[in-house]
Amino acid sequence: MNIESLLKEEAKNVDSFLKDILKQHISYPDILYNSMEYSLFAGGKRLRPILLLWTFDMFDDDRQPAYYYAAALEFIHTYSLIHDDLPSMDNDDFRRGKPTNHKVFGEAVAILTGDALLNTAYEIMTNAAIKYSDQPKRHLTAQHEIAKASGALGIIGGQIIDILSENKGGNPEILNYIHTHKTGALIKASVRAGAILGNCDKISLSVLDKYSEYLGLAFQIIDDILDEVGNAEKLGKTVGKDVKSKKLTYPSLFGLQAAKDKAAELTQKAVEQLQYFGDKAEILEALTQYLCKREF
Ligand code: GRG
Repeated sequence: MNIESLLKEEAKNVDSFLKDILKQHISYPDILYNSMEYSLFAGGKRLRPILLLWTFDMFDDDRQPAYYYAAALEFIHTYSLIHDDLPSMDNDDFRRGKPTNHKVFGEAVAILTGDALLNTAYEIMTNAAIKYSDQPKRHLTAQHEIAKASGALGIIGGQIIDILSENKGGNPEILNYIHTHKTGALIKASVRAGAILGNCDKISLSVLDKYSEYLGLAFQIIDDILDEVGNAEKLGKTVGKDVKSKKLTYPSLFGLQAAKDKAAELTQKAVEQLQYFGDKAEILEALTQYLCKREF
């Protein structure tokens, strides 16, 4: 299986759905449309939408409803990146290889673009629930998962503790809170929402919970490692910022080699969970292995 080309192909599908849905939801003011489009199509990997779609595929073969949620996840993820890059947060000049949103459109428009992306995500998901009104429970439950992960108990809580921990050292419990909330929550919600929309059974969902928790933590530890030793050009963002701003990261607390070992161990555990699904999870397994070796 060539996972790299499968990912590229799937990202193209997601992009085409994102393009249509953006046009359906906003046409004016021009600057807002341009700013939303700029950040949405700045070259993200589409990991969260792909996780949702590939999880959904294990349980159902009519993808149409799932695409709405895949798009909503990318809208939410993109909003979080725009806000995270703001001068009052991480103050970054580059993201996905391009100047950050506020560098191009100014701070006020960047904040409002994030707000618009977030709210449009809910518009997209509720619209899907109206369209597929024969499955209200699946849709409401998937929306609840995504709302929870995007809120105070998810990425926002994680972001706040992350900011407050700068320059203060910390301990493994705080680090774990940051990683599982700032990054892990939306990754877990992507997998859960895909499974729920596909009407998966309870046991499968609990196996997928464990899978996505291991995956989310491995993904963020690799992100921490890449921030220290990654290639800025490949990553499309400034490297070395975590060390400079004394961020609490896995390498800062345990060292680089321990961080690499931990990422490999978590990836292995994630893959072990997928064995429950046999061949059906082949593509998720390949994705999980691929992410552990990523240099981007
Ligand atoms: C609500 C402002 C606000 C922030 C929430 C998600 C978040 C916290 C901040 C974004 C910055 C960040 C480093 C998050 C950690 C998750 C992460 C590794 C994001 C990058 O995800 P990728 O690699 O990015 O999937 P692409 O560009 O491929 O979409």
